[in-house]
Amino acid sequence: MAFLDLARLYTLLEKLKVTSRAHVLLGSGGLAAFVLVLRYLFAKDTKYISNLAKVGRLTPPAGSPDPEKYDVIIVGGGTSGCVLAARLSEDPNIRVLLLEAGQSGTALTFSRTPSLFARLFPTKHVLQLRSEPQAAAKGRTQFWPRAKMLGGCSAINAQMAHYGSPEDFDEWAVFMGDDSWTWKNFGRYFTKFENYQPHPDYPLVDASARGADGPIKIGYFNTVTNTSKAFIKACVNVGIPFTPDFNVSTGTLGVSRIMTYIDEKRQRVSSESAYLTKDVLARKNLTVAINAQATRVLFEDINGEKRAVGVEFAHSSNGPQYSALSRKEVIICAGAVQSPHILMLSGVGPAAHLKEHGIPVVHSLPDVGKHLVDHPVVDLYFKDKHDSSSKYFQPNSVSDVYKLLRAFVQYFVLNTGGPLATNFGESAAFIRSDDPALFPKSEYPETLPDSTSGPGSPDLELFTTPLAYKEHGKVFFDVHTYALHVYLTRPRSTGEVLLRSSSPWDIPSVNPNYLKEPEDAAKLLRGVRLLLKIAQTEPLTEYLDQEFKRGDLDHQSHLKSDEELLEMIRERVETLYHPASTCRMAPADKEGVVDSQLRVYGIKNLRVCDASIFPWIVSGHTAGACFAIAEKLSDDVKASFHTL
Ligand SMILES: Cc1cc2nc3c(=O)[nH]c(=O)nc-3n(C[C@H](O)[C@H](O)[C@H](O)COP(=O)(O)OP(=O)(O)OC[C@H]3O[C@@H](n4cnc5c(N)ncnc54)[C@H](O)[C@@H]3O)c2cc1C
Ligand SMILES: *[C@@H]1O[C@H](CO)[C@@H](O)[C@H](O)[C@H]1NC(C)=O
Ligand SMILES: CC(=O)N[C@H]1CO[C@H](CO)[C@@H](O)[C@@H]1O
Ligand SMILES: CC(=O)N[C@H]1CO[C@H](CO)[C@@H](O)[C@@H]1O
Repeated sequence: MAFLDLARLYTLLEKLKVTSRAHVLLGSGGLAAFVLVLRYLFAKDTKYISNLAKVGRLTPPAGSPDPEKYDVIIVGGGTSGCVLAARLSEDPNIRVLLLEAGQSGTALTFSRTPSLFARLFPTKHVLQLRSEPQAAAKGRTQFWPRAKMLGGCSAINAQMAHYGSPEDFDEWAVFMGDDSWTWKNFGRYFTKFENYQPHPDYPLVDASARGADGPIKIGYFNTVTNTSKAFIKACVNVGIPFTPDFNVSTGTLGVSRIMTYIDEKRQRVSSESAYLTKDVLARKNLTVAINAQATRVLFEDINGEKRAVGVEFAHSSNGPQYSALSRKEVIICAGAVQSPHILMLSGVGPAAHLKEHGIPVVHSLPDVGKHLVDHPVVDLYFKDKHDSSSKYFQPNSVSDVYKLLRAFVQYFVLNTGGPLATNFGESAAFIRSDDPALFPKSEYPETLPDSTSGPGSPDLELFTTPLAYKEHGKVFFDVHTYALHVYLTRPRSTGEVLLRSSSPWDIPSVNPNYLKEPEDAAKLLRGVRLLLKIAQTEPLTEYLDQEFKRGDLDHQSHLKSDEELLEMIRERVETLYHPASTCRMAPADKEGVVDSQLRVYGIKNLRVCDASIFPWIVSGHTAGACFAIAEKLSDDVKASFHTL
């Protein structure tokens, strides 16, 4: 992903002494604009409470006044957490405390600007997490950015709005024996959060199938590059059907532009920007605390019945410890890595593992942290014949600096979008690795196990980006590029989240076991083969520099054997940033952590609501389901309070 190195830009400006020359290059208007941008970059937000003494009481409480009491305490103001906070506090009788470890995401220009999110990866706003060495991927450890800010990963993601396929949720419903999760019933929560903004360039999208009144704006306001348009046509030319929208009655297979969580001002839509609006924050019964990291859930044990009664939290490891009490519920929304972490720190998890770290067991629940699954992605790199990419995002010359400033002016001053308004993942195709039209039996005789949720669902997604990158956007190539990517939507390989110590300030260990199951690599191989074919198909060939034969790009990769490509897959496989299923919703006798109302087994008044509850990972991008499950749980919780 793009990596705008501002520090480097300043150094360059200094070195080249263009600070004065920039005036000539841009005119005074442009320079004023640059200053405006800088001011915007350092803007501060004040709506949230960071003095924790105002939301809780010091622990230990000996002799001190009783902790503050709320009805519901939500741990984690991320993708799901902000939805719950806003929806539950709609009811004036519910007093809500939202605890968020980070700060505001909407206050960060790198989050608001669609193309600049990777710039946040090396900052304090992102948890610096690395996976365990991946045995089936050359023993590499992998960078796993997780947002630490309001909005959570919806404030740093690639903004691709696709939700998985209807059959994914039907599968959840059958598994749980609960009809409320079928697409027919649960599907309305996607419509509830959506506010589709029709776009004149996309008249074939059926707006009536999309929500119109929700807080999350979706549409086509991102910039689309020529290669992404050509990708769609090339996909059609290899036999992938065009679909005007991935929401069609026949399922989500096909190729199209992908909708984005970007509004008409070309700014990112996160759960914070959409749900924690001024009006919502003005509610007296909603308190949002920032820089408040939950360290432990507090329990009460009355005659063997355990219930969650509050949360302990702190600014930092050496800062004072506070606690707040909940009359009704604690809902953990800390994401697929930290939700199981908090449960384990609190004494809920695999008993032997907790004891190993000296944590007293409150309730033994063996599957907390288990079933960790993530979408593994493989990137292919191509040299752009027209040398038209935005590789000047990492400027290397005066002319690059000029182009970058021009892009800034275009985006921030003229409001015409341009290169900074790309979300990188502009077009996508959803396919099946057993589709005989794409993978004829004569060339692909092996029958691979079907891991999809149904015949209308994909196990591979292909997508394009207008620029090739390595190391999560930190490294660009020295030539103009574009990239093609494939990821496995339904991997069979799973792993786990484990404690490193009993300290809440130690990042847990994560191991997704990428490609542990050979069928996962075999399916990715089919995807890579197809992408290499697409790269050599009209009209994408118009962008392919056929003269370019350097081995670190993929112009010759179609000539490689299966063994060589498998080797490449193991060398290149990376996270698509979609970890899930570590507090799995499953029946109690089928390795469940939460029931179909997201209640933690064995403990009263404790729920989990985020990507960690997915029984199986959805066959698509994961943020949509996080919004939708939180919308659903809000209704369920409100209803349960009314029947008390
Ligand atoms: C780089 C990247 C690109 C992605 N691209 C896409 C995409 O294009 N489309 C898509 O649909 N999905 C995408 N995803 C995935 C998607 O964004 C995530 O699956 C989803 O946002 C996860 O939501 P969540 O509610 O489970 O957790 P999160 O959104 O991660 O929320 C967890 C929150 O809890 C807070 N927290 C954690 N621990 C504590 C604690 N102890 N106390 C208090 N607060 C705590 C965190 O700070 C965070 O705010 C991407 C993700 C990333 C990282
Ligand atoms: C994209 O294509 C159009 C014509 O189809 C052309 O005018 C334009 O210059 C191209 N853009 C880039 C960045 O190459
Ligand atoms: C196949 C599919 O995704 N169809 C859905 C499109 O969106 C509407 C509204 O959310 C749903 O009712 C359809 O089921
Ligand atoms: C319990 C509580 O504090 N309820 C308040 C929620 O907010 C509304 C107004 O926004 C008040 O009227 C309630 O008293």
